Formats: sequence, C-alpha cells, structure tokens
Amino acid sequence: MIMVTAGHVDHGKSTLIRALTGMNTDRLPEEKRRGMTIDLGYAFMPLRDGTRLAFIDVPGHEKFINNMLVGVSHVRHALLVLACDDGVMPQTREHLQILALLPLNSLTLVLTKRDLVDDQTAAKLASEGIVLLAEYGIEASGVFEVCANDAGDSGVETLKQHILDIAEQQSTQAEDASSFRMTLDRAFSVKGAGCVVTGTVISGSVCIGDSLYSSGQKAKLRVRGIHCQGMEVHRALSGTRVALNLTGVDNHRAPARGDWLSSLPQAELCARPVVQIRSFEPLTHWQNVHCHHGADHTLGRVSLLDEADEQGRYLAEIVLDKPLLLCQDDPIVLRHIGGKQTLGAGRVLAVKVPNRKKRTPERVSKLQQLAQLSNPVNVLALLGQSEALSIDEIRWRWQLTDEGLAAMLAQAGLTRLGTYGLSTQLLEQEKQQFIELLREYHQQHPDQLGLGRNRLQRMSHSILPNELANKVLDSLCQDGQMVLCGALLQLADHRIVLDSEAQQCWQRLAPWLALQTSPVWVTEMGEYLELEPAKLRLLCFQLVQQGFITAVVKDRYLLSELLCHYANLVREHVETHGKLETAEFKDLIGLGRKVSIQLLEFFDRSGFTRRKYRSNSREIRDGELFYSHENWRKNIGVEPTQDCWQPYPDLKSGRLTGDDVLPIEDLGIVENA
Ligand SMILES: Nc1nc2c(ncn2[C@@H]2O[C@H](COP(=O)(O)OP(=O)(O)OP(=O)(O)O)[C@@H](O)[C@H]2O)c(=O)[nH]1
Ligand SMILES: [Mg+2]
Repeated sequence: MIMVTAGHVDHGKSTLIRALTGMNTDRLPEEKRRGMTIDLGYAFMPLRDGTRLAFIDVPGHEKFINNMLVGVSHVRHALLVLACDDGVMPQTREHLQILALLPLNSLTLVLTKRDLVDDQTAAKLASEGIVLLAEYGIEASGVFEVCANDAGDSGVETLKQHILDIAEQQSTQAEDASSFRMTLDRAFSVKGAGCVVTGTVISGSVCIGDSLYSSGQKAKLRVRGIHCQGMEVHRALSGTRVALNLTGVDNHRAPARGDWLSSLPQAELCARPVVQIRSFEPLTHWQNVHCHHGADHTLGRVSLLDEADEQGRYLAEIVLDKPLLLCQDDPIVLRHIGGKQTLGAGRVLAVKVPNRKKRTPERVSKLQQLAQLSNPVNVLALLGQSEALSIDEIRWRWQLTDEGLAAMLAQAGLTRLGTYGLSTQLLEQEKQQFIELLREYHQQHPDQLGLGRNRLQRMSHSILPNELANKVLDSLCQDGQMVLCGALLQLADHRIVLDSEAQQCWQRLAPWLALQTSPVWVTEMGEYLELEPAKLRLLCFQLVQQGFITAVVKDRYLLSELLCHYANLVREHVETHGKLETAEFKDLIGLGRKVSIQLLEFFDRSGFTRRKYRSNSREIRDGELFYSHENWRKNIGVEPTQDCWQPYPDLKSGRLTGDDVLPIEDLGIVENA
C-alpha cells in the first residue's frame, strides 16, 4: 500500500512522515538547505503483517506542483495535512482538488502543529477541514491532531494506529488478470548495479528475470533486481512502490521520469484521446491546458464535443502537443495554462478517434453512454456491439493477461475470431449482410459464378477490417452457406445458367471446336458463328467462366477437354522421362512450335508446370491440376450434360475464375482471362 501526503507549504508534511517512520524524506542538499521539500520523498513504515507501507511525501510549494502531481498519480490513500496555526491555505485547497479528481480509497485529515494553538482553535479548524472536504464530496476516514515535533506525541501514535488499520483492510493479492504496468518517477544509475528506476506499480506484478517494454527504449529491458517498499524481494505486486534494477538499457537515452514500463507490447501513443472531463469551472472550446498523465506531462487543447451536464462534466477530445501512452480509464489531470490552478481531470474513454463526424448525435450519445459505465466488462460489451476490436487493443486498453483476456471476453459476450473480438450479434449481422448482398448479386447476374472476396467486402461497406471480414467469409464457407469456386464466392444454392442465346451458340460451336486440332482465334470463331464482336466476347466470357473453353493466350481458345488431354500427355511423359522438352511436347501434340510454346507457357502460368532455369525443359509443379474430374460439376453448379464440362484445374487454381477475371462491363479485355 502507498500513502501520499498533501497540504500547503510548511504545514509539516515531511515532519509528520519523519515522526511516523523515523525517515527524513527531504534528501536533496537543496531541500535540506532551504528546509522545504522540492521533489518527491519516500519513506516506509512496517505494517502489522510484516510487510511495509510506503509514504510519498510531496512538496507543498505551488512552484513544485508538477512534482506533487507525479507523486499522487495512481495513489489510493492520502494524508491531508493542515497546520493549526495557519489554517486552510491556497495549496491545501489545490491539493485537495487534485485528490478529489483521483479515485481515492481513503483520505485522512491531519491537523499538525497542535502545540501552537489552543483547544478551541484546533476544534474550529477540524470542523472547517471537514466542511472543506465535503465541498469536494470527500468524507475523511479520520481526523487527527498531532504535534510531530514532539518525539513522544500521543497524537502521532493514534494516527499511526489508524494508518495500520487502513492498511489491514487493503488486500494486496496478486491480480492474475492484469498485466504489469508502471510509471517511472525516478531513474538513476547505481555504482555496481547500473540503471535503477523507481515508481508505482499500477497493475499486475513483476518478477526478477521479467522482460519489460519501455516507452522510452527500443529494446526490451530485463529486470535484474527488485526492491519493493524499500525491501529486496523476488516479486512486487500492484499498489506498491518499487525500484527495479534494469539491464539492456540504451545508453543514448536513459530511462526518465514519465516513461512507462509494461509487460505487454506498448500500444501506439495517443495524440487525441476522448475523455470525460470533471471540471471545477466552465471550460471553453479550444482552451489551452496542461495535461498530467502519470508522471508524464504535456500541453494540449480541449476540443469540446458537447455541453456540460448538470454535474459539470464534459465530453471532449484533448489535442495533445506530445502524444501520451494511454489506457482505458486513465486519469489526465488538467491545469490552467498559466499553471495557477487545477481545472479538472479527464477519464480516458477512447484512444482511437475518427478524423471526421466527431460530433454527430450518434457518436456523442454513444460516448455519453460509455462515460456512464464504470465496469470495464460493460464498456467492452458496449464497444463490441458496434465495432470489432483487435485482441491486442483489448489487451492493452485494459492491461490484461491471457487469463484476464479470456475471462473478460467471456463476460462481455464477445466472440474471438482470429485476432479480433466482436459481439455475437455484430458477427451475425455482418454474415447476413454478406449473404444478402451475394443473393442480390446472383439475382442480378444469374450468368455469373459469384463475387471475389474483395469485391464483396467493398460492396458491403463492411465496418470489419479486411482480415476479419475474410475470417467471417471463411466461416460462412465452413458452415456451408457459401461456396468458394476458384476465388469466387457464391451462395451454396446458386446455379449459373447460360442464357438461351448463348446455349444455342454453344451447341453450334462445341462440335465445330471438337473438330479443330489446335486452338482457334476469336476471329475464326466469329466467322463460323457469324456473330458481331461484342456478342462474341460476351459468349467467350461466359464459356470460359463455365469452363467449357479456355483461353491459352488472349483471343485464342481451345476446348477445356482438349487442354486436359494435353495435360495428361505432359503428365505421362514427365512420369516416364522426368522432364519434358519443348520439342518433345511439340511432337506429342503434333502441332506447330508457336502454339506448343503458347500451351506450355499457359501451363506454367497456371502452376501446372515449371520451366527449369535457363533451360527448355519443364517439370510438373502441381500435378493435381488439369484433371478431368467428375466432381467439377457439383462445384460449378452446372448440371452435367454431354457437351459441357469444366476442367478441375480452373476451380483449384482460381486463375480463370478469380478476381482477375474482369467484371462483365470490361468486355474489351475479357479475353485476357
Ligand atoms: N511547533 C511545531 N512545528 C512543527 C510541527 N510540524 C512541523 N513543524 C515545523 O514546521 C516547519 C515546516 O515543516 P515541514 O515538515 O518541512 O513542512 P512541509 O509541509 O514538509 O513543507 P514543504 O515540504 O515545503 O511543503 C519545520 O520547521 C518544522 O519544524 C509541529 O507539529 N509543531
Ligand atoms: Mg516537506
């Protein structure tokens, strides 16, 4: 457990910590000389169970408020110190404001310098203090009067017992669900040990030997030693102060205050977080502010997304000068640009923001909904309804271990698909959308096999990222709702048909083609059928798609059946001779050299054969291709007839039926298929 002090300058914070722990928190020579705290000081007190409590002593002077902010970030227990002879002063109020913005578990009011005033003044101040706390909606867990200068003061002893009681109620059990994350407030070099960093463990735990990511370092750092609450340990848990001895530090850029250490790979820095701001005074749009996040600090501007609600809370995007490493619900304390007063604090709601349509009523209302939720499970469930979140993003935003991630996804009702998580409803909705689109497409283009994945995704304007959309389509294929035909997706019940005109042409063309000994040019086909070029092209396109004919080169076709026959010859030849020379192929098929080369190159392009490097011989690459296979009819969805058949290869390689087959509108270059 960690407890932080707060209060006006010279109100006796450091003296109180010394009385409680016997340790002097003012360690810098400058602090000793001036008799005031400048930077954070640390001290430890043994607890009843043998563990230790850490105190962070903060400076009270307004000039050092930045250091105070570093000290209080992520601390859950505070001692508000009020000097009896001085009363409530500006920094008492300011520190209290800052504490009020943080999710504190306990705040204890301590009236110091009790020896300097009478009972009546002390009683008056105590009630004043309680009223002040109430102004910020805080109830003190106890009010104590001490004279910290006096070694045997009973007030100090009573306070000590109170602190021990609070510590006893806090459980510091290891949270297996959260991964390690820590903000650095100091980094220095120790002779013989090397780099040592100190800070507060915000979540998870760290062990000796762990490798950690650092926001200020490229390489991972290894933990060589750990001091937790001032004692050497093997493992440190969240809610404690630790000093880590690290190895692997880049000498060009030593770790520094404001850096983050984490066991998860760190997410991208965020330059425009969306936050819910609780503010003490009205904010204006585009107001300049100081932003304090953990031990990090930057300037920013508040871009308001809505009006303040009854409790003075705004939704806003903060446009940061320097991007910060943020997680969900992280607090960002906002101070006036002049540095004179605290404005409020923002709670991070979103780290990825759209560039446009930021203030649409739907978006604002969704953010408002999000801001109402405090339980991370509910937040994730809400987000998962309208978007697919990457697993890495979920992991980082809520700092989850593998166990924590699985539990959180299950509780939020999210399905994991590949590297994404999304709600079951959203998944169903997307599946239905794909099916509907494909159905519509089949209705409009009954002569087409179907749509390529990318085209279907583009047409659906799917909110899913490509990778995830592919997974959804895969699962639709696995469920048997869609069928993958080459590279084209079609609904399982889709059957393509040749229109009656094409059917008639094909019936005339098929016997003629069967008589041709070599591939025919499209012009020859045109002369035979007496068809105008546009119609002929459409016919060829349909016939290629159905697998009746195949284009060896642009505008030159042969029956797919004949192609399979040639493929069989190649297969047999290579089986017996180990390779096939171009000249041998020419003799095998009994055609000219030019067309033989065209055929062989077609086989190469299809992945059936491979031409050996700097040689005229070929070997088989994928022997499965170009088999005349009975099953093709089922795949292609055309009822078997005597004169129609589709070689298996096209379905497998997808070369002729894939996305590279151009849509029917581009008929001019269709033959390229
Ligand atoms: N008489 C009396 N003097 C006290 C008591 N507590 C602190 N002082 C004196 O008050 C002065 C300031 O005390 P510090 O503990 O340095 O005050 P601080 O709040 O830490 O000050 P900053 O760190 O600069 O904000 C010192 O001279 C202390 O001796 C007390 O209970 N009684
Ligand atoms: Mg001090």
